[in-house]
Amino acid sequence: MPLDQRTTLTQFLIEQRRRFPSASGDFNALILDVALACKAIARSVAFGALGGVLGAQAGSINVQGEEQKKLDVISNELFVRANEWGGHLAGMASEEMDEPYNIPGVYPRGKYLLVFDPLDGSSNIDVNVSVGSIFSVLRAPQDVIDSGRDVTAADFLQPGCQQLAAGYALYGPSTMLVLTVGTGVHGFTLDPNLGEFFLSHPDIRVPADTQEFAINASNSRFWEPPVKRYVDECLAGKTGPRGKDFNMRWIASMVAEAHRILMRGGVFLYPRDTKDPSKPGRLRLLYEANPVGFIMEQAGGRASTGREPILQVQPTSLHQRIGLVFGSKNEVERIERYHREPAPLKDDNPLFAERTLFRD
Ligand code: AFP
Repeated sequence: MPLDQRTTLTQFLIEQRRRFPSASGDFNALILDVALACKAIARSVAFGALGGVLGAQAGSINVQGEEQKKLDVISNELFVRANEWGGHLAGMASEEMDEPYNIPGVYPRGKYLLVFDPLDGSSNIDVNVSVGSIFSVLRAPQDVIDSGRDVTAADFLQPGCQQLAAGYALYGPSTMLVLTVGTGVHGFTLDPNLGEFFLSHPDIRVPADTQEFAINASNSRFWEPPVKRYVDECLAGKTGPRGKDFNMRWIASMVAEAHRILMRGGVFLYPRDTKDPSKPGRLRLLYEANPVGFIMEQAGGRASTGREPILQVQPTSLHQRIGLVFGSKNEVERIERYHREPAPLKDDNPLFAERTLFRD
């Protein structure tokens, strides 16, 4: 597309802001700072082995008890540095930081909170598979704005329905920024020559139906009955109760799965399971489930714990984990229905008999 017909991210944000004549511009400036961090991360990721950035960060374990990769640490640093100085933020929280990050005294403090996973899917970095960054913007509590006090974890414990913006950057064959500010979902592709994000996918909609699902089937023996039922029915294909064949995908990089689902539909499940009773799910509520949930709902899809909409969950801790199901609306609603309904009697359903496909 010729340059003069393209819309930059900056133009897009300015046009959105015109609908709110009293807006200060802080919000737009914040999103542009986030986009700058994503461009810098894209650059680091792109150099791969040549940049000396692959592999683990020696001796570094994050709050999740997971080994940090060098690029996890670099990406976190890039997010913090790009966003701390602008005067838009009251504080930040990240997967890679145990405690909330307070804006240093040398910089002004603002009215927003930024929550992020700087490099999701980082176990894929060393094998050159797509990874991404996820972020969520919340309004700081009024007393934080008024007093300029340090933020605490409690200030971030807001349900996902209170997010003002959410998005992700996908570092794949091309770099994309996918964003919602509550007016649908819009995708921007990075022009690597100009270093600029251009609107390439306006008003993305998730198809309501799908024949593709994504789940880590190695956990099948830990799944709860509604999830087993759903997956068994998909696997039974044309000969089962769904009467159609399904395809399966698993990238182990949620941003990449979310993007595929936004582009062509599908359903993603990382449900609550019985693998480790201390972890009610694998994914983190505040910086993985909530932003992706907001994006899915804004694109006409759905996001849920299986039991309730993800955006209604009241968080109880900064790094809380949760079961997550998202994607094509009709499939997510079906999974929610399976959670509500009593499990079908084994005798009634051949899929749950001795020869069930996924069985303990
Ligand atoms: P990492 O960022 O630690 O690689 O975790 C990625 C992730 O949170 C999410 O992006 C994947 O969907 C999920 O974990 C993969 O988990 P499994 O390794 O259990 O499949």
